[in-house]
Amino acid sequence: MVATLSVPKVKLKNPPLHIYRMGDKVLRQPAKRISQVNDEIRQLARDMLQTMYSADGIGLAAPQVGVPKRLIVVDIYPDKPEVPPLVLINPEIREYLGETVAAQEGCLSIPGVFCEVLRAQGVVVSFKDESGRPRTIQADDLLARVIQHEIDHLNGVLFVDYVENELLLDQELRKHGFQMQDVQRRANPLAAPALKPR
Ligand code: GNR
Ligand code: NI
Repeated sequence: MVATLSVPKVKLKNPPLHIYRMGDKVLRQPAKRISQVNDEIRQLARDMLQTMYSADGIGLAAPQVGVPKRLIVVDIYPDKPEVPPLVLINPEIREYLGETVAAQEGCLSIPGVFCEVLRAQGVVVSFKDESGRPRTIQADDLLARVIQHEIDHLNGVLFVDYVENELLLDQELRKHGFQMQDVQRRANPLAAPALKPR
């Protein structure tokens, strides 16, 4: 018998965890794999869910709360109490599916900043769930996008790193109190057709 992970989908005045912002080095450290799914990990996942709901997010990666471990939580239906959130431990993308799609993204670690990012329409992702069971799911559209965004966090990658228009990005960052020097500009592997992972 394993404790299941349910937390109310409500906004707390005092969420349990602090969300670090771009400029903090914890967001740039590669996160470590979790060797055992135990009560400590389940409690972290619970705290992350409460923190995510409190911040009006639909995903959160452990490095964002200062914990360099490969754990993400996702809930694209924060207003549907009957839909359980996803907890993904050591997630790995096995396949990229469909077209590459551009859409706006934001990040709780770069509040106020929104930019278009290319992502695969779908992904097949394997992971362990909160009870330690191996699972593989196919995700599409918004869910696929959030999972790709969260797995990037586990690798120290932020969505602004992919933005090609440096002048627009610089303007957008400054407006919200962030600095270009904290961006690690890099090519989006989905942007180059010859390099598309398939
Ligand atoms: O809440 C979030 N919304 C969002 C919208 C589009 C693409 C990705 C995201 S994830 C983000 C929360 C967050 O920063 N997770 O790391
Ligand atoms: Ni983010």
